[in-house]
Amino acid sequence: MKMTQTLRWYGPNDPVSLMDVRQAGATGIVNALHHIPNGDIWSVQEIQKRKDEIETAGLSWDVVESLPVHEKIKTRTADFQQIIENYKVSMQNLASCGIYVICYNFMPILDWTRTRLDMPLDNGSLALEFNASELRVFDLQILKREGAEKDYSSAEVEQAKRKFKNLSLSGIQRISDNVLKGLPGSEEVYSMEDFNAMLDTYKGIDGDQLRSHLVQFLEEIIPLAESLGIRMCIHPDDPPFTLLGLPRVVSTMEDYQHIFDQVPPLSNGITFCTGSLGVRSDNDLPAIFDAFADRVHFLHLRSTKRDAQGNFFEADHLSGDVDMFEIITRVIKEQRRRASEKREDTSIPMRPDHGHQMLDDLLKPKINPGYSAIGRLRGLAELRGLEWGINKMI
Ligand code: DNO
Repeated sequence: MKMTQTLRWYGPNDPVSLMDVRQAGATGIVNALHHIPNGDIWSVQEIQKRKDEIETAGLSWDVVESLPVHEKIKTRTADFQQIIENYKVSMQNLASCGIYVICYNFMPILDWTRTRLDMPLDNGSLALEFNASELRVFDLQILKREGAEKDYSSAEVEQAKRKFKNLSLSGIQRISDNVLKGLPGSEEVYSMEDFNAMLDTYKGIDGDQLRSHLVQFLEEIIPLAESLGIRMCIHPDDPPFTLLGLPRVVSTMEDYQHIFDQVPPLSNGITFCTGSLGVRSDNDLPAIFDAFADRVHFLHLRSTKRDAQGNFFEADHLSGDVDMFEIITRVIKEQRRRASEKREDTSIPMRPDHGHQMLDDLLKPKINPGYSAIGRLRGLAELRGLEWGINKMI
């Protein structure tokens, strides 16, 4: 039993074509209807149209990433109840088109965050980077968030002032754009003004409050998922700690434990993202996998390399801080266990996450950072080989 190999595809405007995906050796597509505004219903017609396009190319739409959770649901404000109803209709419509795995996240305001998208590596390829001191500069000097100084030591505040003075205008622009304009797959783009207004909506929402909003959302959607045969899989916070004073509640083993204690059905599952979870040195990835193996419905396989200052960059898929051998060994065992139980979901969909920009992709006028073709093809090939070898061995 092998993992189902997929690649994320951003739809008809993606510079990576469906044929490129097939040539990389994947059989499945991870896709979302990005043109539908967050909170609106995904109609059967729109889902089916995309599904047909994918199938005509000889691939299958295996995972939705993401069916986005609107901010109003996270803050439980305004017409959030109606937006949850819409979410449920989209789930029903997806199931009626035969799509049963749905990835989403519950990160306030921002989806995944990096400060630099073209960090040069020794070999000339480019990687995504999160630089903690640049994020502090953004918070303290560019955004000038009210009360931000309280979140940092006085040495960090001083360092941010100095660093800001030395930054060029284009450096300031780069950091702001990367944080506010969203990276590929983020559903929202903010101006500085919008972002400040959004921050206000989280006044009074701390970690406990956000956690309770997540649980209330799950109490609404998981019974429906159970009845439709849908496997919901929450993506961990990326990076897995609070940013810009915003709470994050899907970062650690304890966070997951709470969510599953409150809403136990197996359709309440995980997108096991090794790169996101691996950014924290106190996250024991094999232990987290073991604790929740039966509810891992989707895998994002990539590795990050962190340092003691809180910075990290995206490493090669088989190097960095993630022990991919340990993870894939566990995935294989879990798949065999599911097979012995005659579960339908014995082959877990995986995608190689965030490749480096390399080779001809360095010359292309447009790539989606982290989602260029060749770096992910390299990642997929390495992961496939590792799985093949472990499967032979155990
Ligand atoms: C980044 C992605 C995230 C992910 C969402 C899931 O590369 O892993 O954007 O799709 O957080 O909802």
